[in-house]
Amino acid sequence: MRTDKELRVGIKDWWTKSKYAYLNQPAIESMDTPKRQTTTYIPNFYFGNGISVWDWNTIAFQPMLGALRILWISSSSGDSLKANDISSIVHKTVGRSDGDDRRDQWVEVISWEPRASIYHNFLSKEECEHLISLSKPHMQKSAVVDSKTGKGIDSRVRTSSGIFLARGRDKIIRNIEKRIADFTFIPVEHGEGLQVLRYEVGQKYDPHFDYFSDEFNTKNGGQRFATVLMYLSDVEEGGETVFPSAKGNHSSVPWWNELSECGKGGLSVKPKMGDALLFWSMKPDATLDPSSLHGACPVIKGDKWSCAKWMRVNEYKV
Ligand SMILES: O=C(O)CCC(=O)C(=O)O
Repeated sequence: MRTDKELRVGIKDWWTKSKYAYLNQPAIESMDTPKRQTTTYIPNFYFGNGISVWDWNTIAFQPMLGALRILWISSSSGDSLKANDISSIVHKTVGRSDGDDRRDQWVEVISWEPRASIYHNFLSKEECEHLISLSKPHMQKSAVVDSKTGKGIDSRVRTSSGIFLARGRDKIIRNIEKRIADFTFIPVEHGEGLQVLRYEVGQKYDPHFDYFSDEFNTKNGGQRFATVLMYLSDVEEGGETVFPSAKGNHSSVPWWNELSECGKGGLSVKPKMGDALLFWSMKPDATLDPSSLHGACPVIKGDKWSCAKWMRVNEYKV
């Protein structure tokens, strides 16, 4: 087990080297390489197998630097896009050959502060329906963590209902958990059980952090450092996941005009059945990332079902 200091030194060293490697990366031929070349590289994520060797360097940077597909973007200006410029959002369809019934999938980087991306059509309709039907009979009023005692308490800041589904509970859940591990490069054993959430009209979760500020909740598995939030339903109006402290021009997202007033209070993601939002609560230097503040806007019309997977820095024992 490495000490905290060793981890930080290792990560910083790795970051310096990999930034250099990244900037000097030769062009990788894409399927439709445009004729005009520019100096702009946009990383896309790699859809690969899970990892067997676990290391902090891997946690923090594999999703960025394991970027096995570099999109070679055509641009007339040739200007480099800034890291936190959300106008750099790109879509790229990536084919899968594992025979499942999900539609086109692609990963869209939506923010660098916090680091966040959407994996479109991550879950199939059948998987969403399975999670809802398993959970529906057992939903309970959601709680929040009391930072003094570490215990779950009822609160007006979180008015949804929810239920935890044990890790590895059935084959469908095991498949989803394996897919999350592949997407995030975080082993299945570092994940808490899935938490299925339901928000009816007017229900919400005010902005909060997923990381803990008490010592009780970090005893098993350490700090939460990444979250995958999956949307199990569309929502007619409202219900966005909003990042009020995200850096960048929030109104440049293509879906800006479809957002509720609450959704316009930050960088927002509109729930769409099957999509998965990944964001990181810790920065590459292993410190907590306050820009990961996020909340669920009140549902205005419809019913919102979502499902959260929180991941810890160490193995989370169940
Ligand atoms: O459902 C959402 O959009 C957000 C949920 C959330 O922030 C949480 O459960 O921590």
